[in-house]
Amino acid sequence: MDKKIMIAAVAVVAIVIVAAVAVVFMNNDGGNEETERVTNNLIVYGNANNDNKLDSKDVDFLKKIVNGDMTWDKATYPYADANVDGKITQADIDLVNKFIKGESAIMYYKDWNLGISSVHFPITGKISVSREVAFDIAMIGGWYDQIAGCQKTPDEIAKLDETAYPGSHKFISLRAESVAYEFDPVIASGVTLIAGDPYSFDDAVINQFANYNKTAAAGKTVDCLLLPHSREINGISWIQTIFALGVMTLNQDNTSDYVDYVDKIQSKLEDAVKNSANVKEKSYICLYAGSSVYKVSDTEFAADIYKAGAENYGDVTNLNMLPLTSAIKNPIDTYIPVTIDDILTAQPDVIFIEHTVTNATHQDAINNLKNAIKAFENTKAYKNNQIYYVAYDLVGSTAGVSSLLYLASQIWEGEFDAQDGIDNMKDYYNTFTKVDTSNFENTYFMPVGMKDL
Ligand SMILES: [Ca+2]
Ligand SMILES: [Ca+2]
Repeated sequence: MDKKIMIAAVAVVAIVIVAAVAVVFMNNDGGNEETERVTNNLIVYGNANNDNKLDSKDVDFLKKIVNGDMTWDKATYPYADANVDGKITQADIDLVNKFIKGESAIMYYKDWNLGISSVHFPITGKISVSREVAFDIAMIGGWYDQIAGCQKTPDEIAKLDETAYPGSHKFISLRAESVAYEFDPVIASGVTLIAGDPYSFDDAVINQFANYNKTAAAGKTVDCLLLPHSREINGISWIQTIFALGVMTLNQDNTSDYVDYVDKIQSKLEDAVKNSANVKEKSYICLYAGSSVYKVSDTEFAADIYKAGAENYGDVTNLNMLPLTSAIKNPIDTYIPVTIDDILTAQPDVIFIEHTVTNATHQDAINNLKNAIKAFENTKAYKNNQIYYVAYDLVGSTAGVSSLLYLASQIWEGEFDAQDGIDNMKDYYNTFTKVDTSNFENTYFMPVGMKDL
């Protein structure tokens, strides 16, 4: 079920492209126009101007509202109401100033149910996370040293690679998938924040912690962070998690490179969509071949489907940032079996065949695509040279955002610069991972398209 979570030692993050809104307003000193890009990436209350950072600009923004120089556009700037009391007052300014100074306070954020949850700010104590992808994210963000537990069995913890994840053999087992939550060890371990995906803690577990926090015996508090690490839920993905945890753990400076990187990719995609009539929406299907090279069986494939408002896997979360829509809809599941007839009926413009084969070369990937496309000879995608063979490690994980400009250059030929796309992938791995990119184009990370055959 959680096939998508077995991400290898690749690190880091993706995105939800939210239509960026450029808002122009006048500075207090008059004359200078300032453009703020509303991103919806940092969904903590206190991020008044809804950009990617929590800083003095938010205080300035709030002062304008409190002073009556500007009216509060609640829909565009929901996070301006730092204390979530429904109005903008001096109290919001005071609270944001506390956040900036790193002083203890309750910090609210939009959670994966699109409700409002809170944590005890700043998060400087021990943290328990889900699994590898969360370790990778923590390394990028700078809170890896706070990780004290994870949702794995003791056996699984013993098998973790200490080279990639130093100290991991000492992590406390807090719950393995499909195993009852071990509540007492969590409390005993001194963990103050549990973060992960819904499989790690469902509503029953969250209530368990909430009830514990209400007891006098608690003496301390355990917060549950309802932000995902390896998927998108209700439009919130690990990108929002990284941005939020960066602020919550006082590591905003550490996440700033990543924030800037994501921002750059998002801006380029948004600009291209806005400025070129040729970047038209296309339909796609993402076939999941897993570790079986390129197909699930001779007669049936499995597809990941993007469903708005649902829990989506990393691959379609990332691909959905491009002007792509799922050719096959399914109201129930995001992972469904499909036959070649289903594909011929849907006739997607683009077909992605996604694999988790890691001991492969670029030439292997080319050979695999050659074999794979035989099944699709009657499809529109085949006739238009729009079938791609891609690694889950690249497009399905936190690395996914890095692949988008290159994939766009292949799908909307002439509208994006392929070399710029490759440079951005390398830039990602060089900056945020330990992956050696000196031979990048000859590795399995490099996507293969029919034009490469
Ligand atoms: Ca801000
Ligand atoms: Ca308020």
